[in-house]
Amino acid sequence: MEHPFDRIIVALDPPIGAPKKIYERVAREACSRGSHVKVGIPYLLEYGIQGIAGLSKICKGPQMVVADFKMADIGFVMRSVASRLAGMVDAIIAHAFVGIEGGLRELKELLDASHVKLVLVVSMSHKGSQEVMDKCLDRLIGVARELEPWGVVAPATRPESLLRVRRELEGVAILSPGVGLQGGQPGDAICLGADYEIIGRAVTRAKDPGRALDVIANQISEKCLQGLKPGKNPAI
Ligand code: BMP
Repeated sequence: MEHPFDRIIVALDPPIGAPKKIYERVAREACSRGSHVKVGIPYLLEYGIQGIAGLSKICKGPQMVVADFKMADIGFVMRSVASRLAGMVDAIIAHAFVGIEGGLRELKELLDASHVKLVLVVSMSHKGSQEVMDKCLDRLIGVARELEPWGVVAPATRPESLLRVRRELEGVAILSPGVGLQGGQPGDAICLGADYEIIGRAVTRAKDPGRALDVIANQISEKCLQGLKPGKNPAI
């Protein structure tokens, strides 16, 4: 049976004033089990760049630290942000809608040279994604197809979008948020072909985050990983 922990990315989004050691403990619980962590602007503002550097010491080797600033800027500025993070994170998330010329291509070149993975957001987990982003899903998928990032973000909360992304972007890792407090159930996205489920508060705000992770991993495993070979996307 496939090991489910390495299909989970724990989103570390601390509320204001949350002690760093609590979130570092969650990172330790996650990465010691083989899961990955994701940090964004809340983590950066609360604990600084040194806080992110600290995570890279906790989550080493195959366990990824994903920097999720959802960058959406000109190439020069995205490169400037990314060059500060390279060396302490394994993957960086940017918005596909920025486009390639003068934007994502410059970022991709820097990340390739730094051996950092690029992840593009093509669809989001909240309802508002349908107002604009999902109306352009074709074109956002087109950006991903042309740029060939390591991964894309597509929602666990809307199976039709996730399935479409899976069908149209073979060989690209899908990171799927929306599991837990946003309504998705553990395994929902992986069963449809996502490679990772991004899970935040259902783990970080649990009384015992390690135990919460164990329960979630079991649920994923029972729902859709049994009998599959390691490293393969589950069949849609
Ligand atoms: P939670 O499981 O607590 O709802 O957290 C979800 C995490 O996934 C957050 O870090 C959020 O930034 C991220 N995310 C999301 O919820 N929807 C998206 O479409 C893209 C995301 O990165």
